[in-house]
Amino acid sequence: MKSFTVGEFIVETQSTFPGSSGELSKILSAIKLASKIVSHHINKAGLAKEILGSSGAENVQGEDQQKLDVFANDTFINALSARGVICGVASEENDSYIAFDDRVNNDAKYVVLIDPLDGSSNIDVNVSVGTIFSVFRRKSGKGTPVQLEDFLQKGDNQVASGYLIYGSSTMLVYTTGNGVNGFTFDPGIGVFFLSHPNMKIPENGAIYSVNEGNLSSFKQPVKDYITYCQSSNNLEDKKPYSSRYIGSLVADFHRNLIKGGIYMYPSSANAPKGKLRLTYECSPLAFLIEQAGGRAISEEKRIMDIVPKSLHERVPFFIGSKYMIDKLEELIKSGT
Ligand code: P6P
Repeated sequence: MKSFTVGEFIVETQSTFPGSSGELSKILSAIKLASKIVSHHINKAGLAKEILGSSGAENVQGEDQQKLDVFANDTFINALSARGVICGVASEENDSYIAFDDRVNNDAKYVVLIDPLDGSSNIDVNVSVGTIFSVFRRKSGKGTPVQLEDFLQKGDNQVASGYLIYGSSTMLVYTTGNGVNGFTFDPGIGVFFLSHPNMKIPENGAIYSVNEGNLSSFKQPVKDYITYCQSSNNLEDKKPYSSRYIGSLVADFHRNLIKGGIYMYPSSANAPKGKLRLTYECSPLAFLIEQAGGRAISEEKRIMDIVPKSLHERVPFFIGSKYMIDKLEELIKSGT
């Protein structure tokens, strides 16, 4: 297969993105540029002590903001605002959405929601981290400033979503509703190459990812599912599943996408509504996983059906291989 750069791939597949006259390419190009800058800073973080550690501030979540969280947020927002193709951005790091309120951007058709650096507390210990993004067409009138309603759309309305994983290599994985493709960054020439065409998650898997430290306060169906994963009678080889939990959503998600598996962040005593945010973490990954043949639910609901009530709304989150989610859903519905 001709080795595509992501730029060539976008041009080749532009026609499959209905109604777009190149704006999506510009959005992905902005994300590509910002990710190269962020990747460079993450990879030198171990050497450049001044960009490690806490910024001393807290984000809207009350979470300790790392210096690289602030850097990544500024980098993605600057790159996205510069192309004149989106009218606003909502970010994990900002209390409210940011309106790019000028004539050019007010005429733009799209909005972007982003978690600029998920799992950033892992950077200091050299664990992979990621960026997650989601793209919608605006609902409010063209030529006017973006509105909150533009950002509070159900996941089914997404026109694109994806993630960057900054690990042993930096990868961009995204969908525009026609399958999922992965691109690996070659820092030597500064280009992302198509390395994982048409990604599909195995329909079943033998990996479960959850913070078992919270087990005692999980709802009974989740406890029963974890017991099911640990029993030896549910796979041909009669072995229990493997427990793999990195504590970095994008890293756990990426491994499970390739190998098969389930990631769970249930409601618990510490997180009564779950920890992960619907708009810029759960929905974009749900779009990707369904395009790759998997499933994503929030207890009885399909993630992509949920209409967000607020920008930073948290939901219980279960995502991964189809048959693994089916089994969990069976236990939830039977209310065991
Ligand atoms: P816990 C990182 O803070 C994050 O949002 C995800 O990347 C990760 O999967 C999860 O939280 C880890 O949370 O409570 O298990 O440490």
